[in-house]
Order: sequence, then structure tokens, then C-alpha cells
Amino acid sequence: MKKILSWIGAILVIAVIAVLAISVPSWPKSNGNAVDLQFFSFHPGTLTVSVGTTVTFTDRDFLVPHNVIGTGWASGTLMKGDTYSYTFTTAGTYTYRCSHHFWMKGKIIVQ
Ligand SMILES: [Cu+2]
Repeated sequence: MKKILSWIGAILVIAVIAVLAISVPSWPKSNGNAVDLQFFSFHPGTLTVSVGTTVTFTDRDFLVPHNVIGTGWASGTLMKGDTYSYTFTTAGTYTYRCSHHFWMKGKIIVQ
């Protein structure tokens, strides 16, 4: 069973690398309050904003469902072109993840 799981893990890693390799990294540079969900990761992975900033998360992966799950805040399932916005009103460090892809994690630093 362990061997099967490690093979599945290896295939998953190869699949992610293949997707990254054949994709052209074309996401726009962060404008300061935007996070793109693309190539099975958050871009940028860490974003620093001021208190009161509304951060908009946009799914840019074709046919791939993602979501944004923080502590006490969460989007529903996002498909390509869907957005989710959340306003950070208190200083702190907020980690979040995508429940569809365990390796997708991000951080918003609010100061
Ligand atoms: Cu995801």
C-alpha cells in the first residue's frame, strides 16, 4: 500500500511539473492587492498589504477548481475567471490554502 501511495505521489509531482513546464508563465505582476491562482499555486505566495486592503483572488487555471480557505474566511469553489475578495481589517499574518490541492498554500501579511 505504501509503495502504491509513493507511486501516486511521484506521478502527481511529475504531472505538476509537466503542467508547469508546458505552461507559459504569463500571470500579471501583482498590483499590490491581487493573488492569482495559477499553475496549481498562489501568485504571489506571500503578499504584504496595509490594514483595510481588499485582496482579490482570481482563478486563472483552465478547468481546475480551486478555493481560498483561511481561518474564518473562505471562498466557495472558484473556476477560471472567478474571483473572491476579502478585506483584511486587522494587522497580522493570515495563512490560507486551497482544499482541492494540499500543496497550495499562501500568506497575507497585513501591517
Ligand atoms: Cu487548488
